[in-house]
Amino acid sequence: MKIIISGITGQDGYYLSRLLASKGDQVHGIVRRNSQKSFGVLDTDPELKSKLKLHYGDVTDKHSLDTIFKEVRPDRVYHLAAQSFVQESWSNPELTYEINIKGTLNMLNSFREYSPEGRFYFASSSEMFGKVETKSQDEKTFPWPRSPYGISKLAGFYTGVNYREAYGLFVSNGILFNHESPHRGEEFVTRKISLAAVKIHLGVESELVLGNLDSQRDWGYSADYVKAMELILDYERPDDFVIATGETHSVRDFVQTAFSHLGLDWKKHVKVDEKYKRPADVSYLRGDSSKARKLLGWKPTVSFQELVKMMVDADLKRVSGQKKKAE
Ligand code: GDR
Repeated sequence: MKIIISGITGQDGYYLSRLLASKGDQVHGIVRRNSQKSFGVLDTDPELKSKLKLHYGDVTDKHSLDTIFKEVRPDRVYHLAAQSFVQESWSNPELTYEINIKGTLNMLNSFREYSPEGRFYFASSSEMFGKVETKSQDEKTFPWPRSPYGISKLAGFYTGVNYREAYGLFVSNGILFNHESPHRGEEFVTRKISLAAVKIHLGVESELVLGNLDSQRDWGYSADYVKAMELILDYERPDDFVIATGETHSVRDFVQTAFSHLGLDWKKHVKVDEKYKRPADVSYLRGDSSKARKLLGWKPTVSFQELVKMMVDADLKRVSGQKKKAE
């Protein structure tokens, strides 16, 4: 199959392209040109990178997308590209809307023009639930986004639903709850914690400054979640699916688990600063992925404890290696 992935240089793009390339699919990625010629997470795996066909383009530039779609005529499209950092969406709401809403519209229009028989996946998000009033959230939960990012993902979600209903296209949404890995960007709270815990353990740093420690999230493992993306497009009809573990933990739990894995007492090192708190935060999320489990046969394979340890161990290896090189 010929596949196009937008956002291929991020955490999910990496795991998804690895999964699809290993099955012999022809994987094309849309990459934003930058002067450093960096390819994000793909730079950590040159062997995988050599198997992919990377095209320079930008989701906000419809012309660049048309050129790529016309050349590839994909069977499947995974639209993962986004301004994905919720905190940043407060500082740059317009840019967030431009990339996440207009970018999604552009991708859908190129798909409709050049591959109307294909299948399209949109990376929707649990952030669209926002101010939740139920113990767990599923596909029927009323959305109440609490940030420009959440609003943009809700708009992308309904643009996908609308294209499916209006034009009969195979467009599906994965409503993914938080998903992490050793390749998670360093600005997200889980990776910020695993990296800081390791640096404190190695004596490179002495403290970690965070925002809201009470915030609760349903954290899963990215490699499990990209498998769900594939299953969503394999399914007999286009539909929307919540992907989550069903377990929720606070930021404090994450900190405690990461620090104790290294034999550290987190209370001696962690400080709270208002600057990391959001004007309106999503305080609690817990996904109910019964539909995906039943219809797709999907389930997570990595527990919360295993995920935290995996991230800390990977950072320990990475930072110890860098430290040795510098000595
Ligand atoms: P989130 O992820 O906003 O849920 O979106 P993030 O890791 O940024 O925040 C999770 C929670 O931790 C609290 N928090 C902090 N967050 C950050 N980044 N830095 C801090 O210092 C800090 N201290 C406390 C936050 O307030 C928040 O409540 C992620 C992204 O990947 C989205 O793109 C995706 O759609 C959703 O997950 C599902």
